[in-house]
Amino acid sequence: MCLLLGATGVGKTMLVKRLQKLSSRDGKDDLGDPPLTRPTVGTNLTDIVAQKKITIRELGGCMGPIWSSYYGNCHSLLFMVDASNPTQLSASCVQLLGLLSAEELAEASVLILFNKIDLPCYMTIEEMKSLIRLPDLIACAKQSITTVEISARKGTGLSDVLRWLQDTHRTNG
Ligand SMILES: Nc1nc2c(ncn2[C@@H]2O[C@H](COP(=O)(O)OP(=O)(O)OP(=O)(O)O)[C@@H](O)[C@H]2O)c(=O)[nH]1
Ligand SMILES: [Mg+2]
Repeated sequence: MCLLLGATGVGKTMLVKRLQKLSSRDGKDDLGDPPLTRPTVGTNLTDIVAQKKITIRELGGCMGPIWSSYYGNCHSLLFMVDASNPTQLSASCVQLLGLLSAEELAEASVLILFNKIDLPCYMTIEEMKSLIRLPDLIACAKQSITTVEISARKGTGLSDVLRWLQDTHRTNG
């Protein structure tokens, strides 16, 4: 099981819809128009096939208070940040710290996704990373943490996400 978490509106539903399409077309990146999404109230399960079946569970941002009841059996964690919205960054950072310190997620591999890189922003991703002291966080965390910059809308970087999922779920989960 792969958990997909992040504040509301960062683009989680967009990502799973895109990944599903990408994996079903075996890596061809003609994704077509971006699908419509609406805020996820509750949770949303999607199976993608990346060599093997991987089930991604998105939890809506509004479910934040009860995210922890879904930590069990989580093999990998996708944590999404909106790279076009630096004002949301401190809240996302607090969420991330909570996830990384959770006992049940100690064994999970973590991929931090900076989404919406197609939008202009007054702050670069490097600046955002240093603002939340991401290098220190990565050095101190129990989990192995990777970061990636994507646009779920345009499709940029999605094959990297798919490859990470494949590699991470090769053995089990
Ligand atoms: N420009 C741009 N917009 C995006 C991108 N990804 C998502 N969006 C838009 O952001 C909005 C929210 O996307 P969702 O996928 O519904 O966000 P979510 O994280 O699932 O939100 P919750 O379910 O409420 O937690 C929608 O209007 C999307 O079209 C992206 O890469 N670029
Ligand atoms: Mg959603």
